[in-house]
Amino acid sequence: MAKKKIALITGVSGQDGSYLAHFLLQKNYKVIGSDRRSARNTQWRLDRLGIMDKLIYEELELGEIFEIQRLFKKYNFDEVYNLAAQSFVGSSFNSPLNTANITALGVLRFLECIRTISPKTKFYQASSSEMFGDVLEKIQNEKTPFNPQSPYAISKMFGHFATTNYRLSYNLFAVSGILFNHESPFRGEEFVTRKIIKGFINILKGKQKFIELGNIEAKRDWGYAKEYVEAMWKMLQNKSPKDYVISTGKTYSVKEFVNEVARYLNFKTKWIGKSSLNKKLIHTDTNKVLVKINKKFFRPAEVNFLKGDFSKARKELNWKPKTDFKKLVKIMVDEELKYSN
Ligand code: G4F
Repeated sequence: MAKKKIALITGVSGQDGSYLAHFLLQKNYKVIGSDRRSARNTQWRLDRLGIMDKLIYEELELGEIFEIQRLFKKYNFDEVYNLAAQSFVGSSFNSPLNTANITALGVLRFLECIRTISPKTKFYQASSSEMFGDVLEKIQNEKTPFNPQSPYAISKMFGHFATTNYRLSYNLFAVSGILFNHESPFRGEEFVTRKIIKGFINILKGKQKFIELGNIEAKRDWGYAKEYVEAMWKMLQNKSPKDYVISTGKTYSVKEFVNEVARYLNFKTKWIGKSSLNKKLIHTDTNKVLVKINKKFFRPAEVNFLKGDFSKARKELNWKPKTDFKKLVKIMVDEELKYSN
């Protein structure tokens, strides 16, 4: 019988980590999942997938290189998926140093451990479309220059280039997936898609009066996270180490996301107000406000538009997205309805 491959997933209890753990377990991997100590209460996703007792759980602070070294000495990893990060763009403006320490330097700590302890281990770095920032090309691919707009995106760029540099300098199998926004019922509630869905369902149940949002004109290329983790795995099975954009090639505004959720939940609505701060979504049956704008949710610098070209991944990895925007909203709303009390 072939030896089981051993994979480490950092940030295992997050959206991508839990889907990836599930995916690798189905592929018969031995999965070591790690999280920072304070992430203890976030294991609900692993529970919902029924895999908490199928993986080996390790606490790991990415700020401490000796903790990473300890894991490399304990396990012989075939693959490492570095998904852990301070991943909320908004918070990175309030905690830029912590963001840089974990999201940027955390990657370097891993690369150093691989270089010095386990150079055969393949390394996947979760890069982000946020690095394109104030976009310099209309559709972004692997060659589009980065133009980051937040401490988060700057940190992701550091991780991205550190990964490339170690690949070139030390011949490591180290790659970055430049993933565009990817959502699911497992999205954290601070991200706009889940916030909108949860908000509408709370309104339906009489638990919330209205939803407050920031820049609803921002456009994102939104895919389904469950499909994106397969692309991560495919990148590490590739013949040679290369970076790929993973996206849908379609873009929708936050406002369009709101409209689709409202439509799917049978709210009859209309937008009123002209200026960006005065816009309101009104329930046309009751005249009640469903969505209003609050300055507090605007960011000091914004990424207004993202649209990814995944043709390299389609051609070389045989990967393509299967879930469109409407279906994604449906999946998220249905599961939120199922689990909300
Ligand atoms: O859902 P978001 O917070 O995601 P964002 O900033 O695009 O980042 C996500 O995707 C990246 C990939 O491109 C990841 F790297 C990153 O880790 C994360 O997963 O915000 C989406 C858009 C933004 O333009 C934001 O300004 O929605 C806008 N927005 C408007 N009102 C809001 C809100 N975002 C949040 N979180 N909350 C609001 O009330």
